[in-house]
Amino acid sequence: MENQSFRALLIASYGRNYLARPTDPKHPSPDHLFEVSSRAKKNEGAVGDFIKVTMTSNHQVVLDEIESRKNLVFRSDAFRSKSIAANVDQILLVIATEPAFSPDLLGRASIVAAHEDIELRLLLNKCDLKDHLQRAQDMLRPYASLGIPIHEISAKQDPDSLIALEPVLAGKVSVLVGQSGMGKSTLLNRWVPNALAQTREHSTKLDTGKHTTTACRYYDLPSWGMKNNTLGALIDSPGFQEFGLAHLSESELQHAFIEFRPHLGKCRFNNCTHQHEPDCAINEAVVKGEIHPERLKLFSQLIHETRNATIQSQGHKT
Ligand SMILES: Nc1nc2c(ncn2[C@@H]2O[C@H](COP(=O)(O)OP(=O)(O)O)[C@@H](O)[C@H]2O)c(=O)[nH]1
Ligand SMILES: [Mg+2]
Ligand SMILES: [Zn+2]
Repeated sequence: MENQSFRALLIASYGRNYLARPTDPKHPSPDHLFEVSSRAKKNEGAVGDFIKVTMTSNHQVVLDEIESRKNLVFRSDAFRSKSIAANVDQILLVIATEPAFSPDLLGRASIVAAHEDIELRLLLNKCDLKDHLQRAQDMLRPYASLGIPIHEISAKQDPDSLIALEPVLAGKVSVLVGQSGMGKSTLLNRWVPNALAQTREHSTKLDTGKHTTTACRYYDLPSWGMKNNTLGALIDSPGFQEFGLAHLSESELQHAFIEFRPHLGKCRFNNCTHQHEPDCAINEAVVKGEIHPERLKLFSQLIHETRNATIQSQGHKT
C-alpha cells in the first residue's frame, strides 16, 4: 500500500493539519481518514479541495498536488489570509433575529459570493423569537431587493422549516458561515444528525485538543442529500465576526456589488472611485433610490481597507 497514489477530498483542516479521504469508492479503505502532510509550505489546502496524495503509511499521505479549484472562499487582511472552503456551490449565511446580526458581515458575504460567482442564501434563524423578527426583516430589505434568497427558519422550534430546505441542499456543497450565537451548530446537528460523532473523529485524528471549534469540516448529508447521484455536503467554518476582503482590487470590488454593474463606466471620470467625484453615476443611482445608501457605505469602507492593506503590506515587505 505504501507509495500508492490516489485522489482524495480534503474534509477537515485545522491550521496546516488536514484530513482527507479517497474519492474513489473502490479504494481499499474508501471511508478512511488519512492525515495529510505537505511538502511545500505554500501548498495550502482548503476543505473541499480535491487533491492528489501518496500514501506514506496506513494512516498518512503526503500532498502531491491540489487540483485547480472551481472557487475558493477565503478572507484576508494585510498580513494573513485564511481559506474557508473550496469548490462550493452555495454560501449559507446564518443570521438570527436575536442577538442582532452584523450587517457588515452580511454585506461582505454578498461581495465574496458575487466575486467568486457563488450563490448566496440567507438563513434567518430563530424566527420563533417574534419580538425581533420585524427588525431583522427590515435589515434584510436591501438584500431582498438584490434578489438574494432569504429563508426564514427556526432550527430549534420548527423542524418543518429545515425539511423545506432539504431540496435546496441536496446534491450541493454548501458552506455555512456566520457569527457565533446565530445557531449554526444547532442547524448543522439537525441536518446532519451524526455531525457530533464525525467532529469527534476528526478531532482525535487532527489532534486539535480543545481547539476543535476553529477547524473547518466537511459533513456528508444524510440520504435525503442525494441528487443526480451526488451526495450534498455542508462545510462548517468557525464562527467569525471579521471578514476581511483585502485581496480584492478596487476594480474587483466595484464589480462585486452586483447592483453597481449597470452604472459602471457611466461616471464623468473613468477612474471614478464613487466617493466625492462630480457626476458620479453610482451616487446618482443612490439618489434615485436604485442603490441602497448602506451598500455605497460598505463599498467606501472596503475601498479604504484595500488601500490600507496595500500600504501596510508594502511597509511590511521593506
Ligand atoms: N429560540 C431559538 N434559539 C435557537 C435557535 N437555534 C439556536 N438557538 C440557540 O442559540 C444559541 C446559539 O446556538 P448555536 O447553535 O450554538 O450557535 P452557533 O454559535 O452559531 O453555532 C443556543 O443557545 C441555541 O440553543 C432557534 O431557532 N430558536
Ligand atoms: Mg457553533
Ligand atoms: Zn462614480
